Amino acid sequence: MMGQKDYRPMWKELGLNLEGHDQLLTVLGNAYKDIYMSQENRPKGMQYFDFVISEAHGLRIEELMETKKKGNKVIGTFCVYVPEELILAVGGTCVGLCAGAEIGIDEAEKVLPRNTCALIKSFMGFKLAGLCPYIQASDLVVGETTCDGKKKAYEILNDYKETYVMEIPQMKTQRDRTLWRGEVVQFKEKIEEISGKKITPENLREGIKISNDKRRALQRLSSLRKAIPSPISGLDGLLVNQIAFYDDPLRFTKSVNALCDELDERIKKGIGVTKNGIPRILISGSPMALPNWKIPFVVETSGAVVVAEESCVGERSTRDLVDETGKAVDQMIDALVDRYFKIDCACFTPNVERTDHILDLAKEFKADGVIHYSIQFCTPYTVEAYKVEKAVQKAGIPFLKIETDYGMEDMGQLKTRIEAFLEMVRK
Ligand code: BJ8
Repeated sequence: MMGQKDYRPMWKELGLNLEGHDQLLTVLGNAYKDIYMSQENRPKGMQYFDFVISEAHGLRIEELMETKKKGNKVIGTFCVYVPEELILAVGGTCVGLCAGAEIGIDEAEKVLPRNTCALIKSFMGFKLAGLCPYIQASDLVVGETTCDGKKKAYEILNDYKETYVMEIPQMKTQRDRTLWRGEVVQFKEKIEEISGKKITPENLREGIKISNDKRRALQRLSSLRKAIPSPISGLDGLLVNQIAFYDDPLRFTKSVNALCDELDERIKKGIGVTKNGIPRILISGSPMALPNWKIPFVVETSGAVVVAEESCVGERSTRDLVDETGKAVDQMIDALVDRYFKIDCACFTPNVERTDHILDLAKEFKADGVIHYSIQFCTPYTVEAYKVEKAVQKAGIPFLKIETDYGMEDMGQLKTRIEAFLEMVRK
């Protein structure tokens, strides 16, 4: 994960804990080499994404510091409910802070109960241990009232970094939509205040277009994964979706489309990353934030391929576009409100549309099995797994439920369970 240049002066200026950060980069660099670079037959277009990862704490942070110098703002977010279009409209940059590594956990457990989900402990740990240049570079951090763990953790995070919290409703009635619209308008005002720029029909239209183009490219990539044999591994598919939260959106969109052109060619020639006829798996559930590659790694090193992720790092955040026909800011705000309100996070009740989406995806992607993944101690997804299991089994699709954290202690046990599941799928 380290490029050639010495970025230590920049990291120091950002207030990172240099020693801990060095260790982090070494661990992540080794993991990336073992998990990603050992894959065979990868598309050439993945080289761009390998490069982005190698410079995730270097060149990309340098770019953020450059844009800040020009007076533009960097906004850190934890949830796909935060409308990045408003940030882009004022020339800002939106970066995902959701962390997927078991690092800084000791620090996190000083302020959070041990039985908190790994994702929350991870972002808290990254901040308290001084390991994340993205949070350090952010002018504002935006939290949201999704699950209880997150919303209470933001109160603590606010002691260390100003955290603005958006209220996300828990249901989807008209009354909830009114509340949500009010939140989006208030967020727009906050963004205008901190950037010192007004949101206009022109700049908001541009922000919507940039985000939609990014989603269109990711939808295209997702759709190409329907091919048999799959032209790209699930690990690489997931990586592209993870990088979507950090990279410059215009450059990212171009690179995803270039990768898709290559995959189009592969499909025409019948080239896949794997043999034909191996089990095709849909992973559904909690988000797999960078660098959480645990489940797809086990699945794909056990003779199967992951074809889609029903997750916020995947289908759930790319499925819907914002209507682009609005002329006035108010109409565009309504378009944003409607689009974001469709996100079927397990924090909502009832949440039947999510189960419907899982069944549709399993069909569209010709999945041979569904693996439901919830981060340990994540109540919304772990509880909702019951309904998902019933629906998936009713549809006659093999189903496996997994609950795990970011640690490696259960890797052997996971491998045994996943291999047994794949054995059953193959019959
Ligand atoms: S819209 S999924 S990104 S909230 S894993 S912290 S739910 S206890 S991440 Fe999420 Fe937004 Fe929903 Fe998507 Fe809580 Fe569960 Fe932890 Fe979670």
